[in-house]
Amino acid sequence: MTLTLTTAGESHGPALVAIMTGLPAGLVLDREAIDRDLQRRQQGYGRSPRQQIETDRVDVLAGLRHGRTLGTPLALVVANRDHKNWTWGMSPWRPEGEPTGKGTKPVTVPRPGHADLAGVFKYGLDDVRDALERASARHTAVAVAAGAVAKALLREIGVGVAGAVVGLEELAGRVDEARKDRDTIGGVVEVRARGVPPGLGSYATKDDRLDARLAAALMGIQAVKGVEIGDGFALAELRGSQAHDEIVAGLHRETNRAGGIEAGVSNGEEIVVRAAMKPLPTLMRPLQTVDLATGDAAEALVERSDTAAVEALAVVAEAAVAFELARSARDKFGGDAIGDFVAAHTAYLERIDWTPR
Ligand code: EPS
Repeated sequence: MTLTLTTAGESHGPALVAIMTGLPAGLVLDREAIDRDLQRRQQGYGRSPRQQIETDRVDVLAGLRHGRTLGTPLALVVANRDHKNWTWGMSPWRPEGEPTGKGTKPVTVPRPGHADLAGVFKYGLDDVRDALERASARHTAVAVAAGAVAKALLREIGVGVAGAVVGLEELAGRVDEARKDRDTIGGVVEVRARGVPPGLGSYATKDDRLDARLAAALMGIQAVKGVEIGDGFALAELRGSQAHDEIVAGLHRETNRAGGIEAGVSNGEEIVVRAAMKPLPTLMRPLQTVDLATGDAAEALVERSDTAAVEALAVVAEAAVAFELARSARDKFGGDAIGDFVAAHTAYLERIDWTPR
């Protein structure tokens, strides 16, 4: 029994959608808790004016009845309120009438650092918009909704997940300076998960390794260029005698340099992962590029954009980690009904005689 997540949706299209399969029946979902995470994602210093247009709310089209999962595919929708300004430009069907609103003229000046040029090559596009719409981090809204569902499942077995910006105190100053220079900034976020029992993930195959799943999930988020588990890159500088977490009575550790994962398997300590975000590639002071229509040097597309989205990344990364932990927990504990899942977790903790600290 595994959990899957498929998403679809363009930034200025009608909506973002997600389908989750593999949830047990009987899991209680709280719409307000999901919407709270959607709102957390929209906040943060340095976001684009787009956030004043969007007020993200989740809708459920399938898989839920009276707030309880049915054990069937769960279909989540987050509408793009901005679509009303793009109804011609982003019409899924061939639009009727004269072009009106936004997105009517083809974009031919790819931004360095965005999906624009790669998309044009790869998919044979004439309009850069066909690449940037899906590559946009707007997509993360529905991923956060799915993460909120994963967190509800994890709560049933006492696991809590929280993301935060590293160095939040310096962020506002960095954003102000960058905005003044019409530039953008990146940053680092950290996600911690408490109550994860030893034994999630597996060293048996690379695809089952919890660290590989977490790294792939975090690298799958727009603008993420680096991922670290525990002390990560710093471990390379240490000797083995300094780098490992010695096992003490009670089968716990006094240190957690491994970030709660050894050999691709959770070891019962807090899971600690970090993700590094590059500065956003849409600059108000555009970078050099080439106009694909003329072949001449040009300035890159200037679209309304964020100066920083690091605080949003903390929420998005939290959702990604929650989804992967929930997936590995579904792999381990299975169960068609939520009670079966919880009972398998309880029986396992009894067998290994482990209590979370
Ligand atoms: C994004 C560009 C901006 C951001 C967007 C991500 O979109 P727009 O051009 O419509 O202002 O606001 O993020 C969101 C809309 C969101 O909800 O996070 C990009 O190019 O990745």
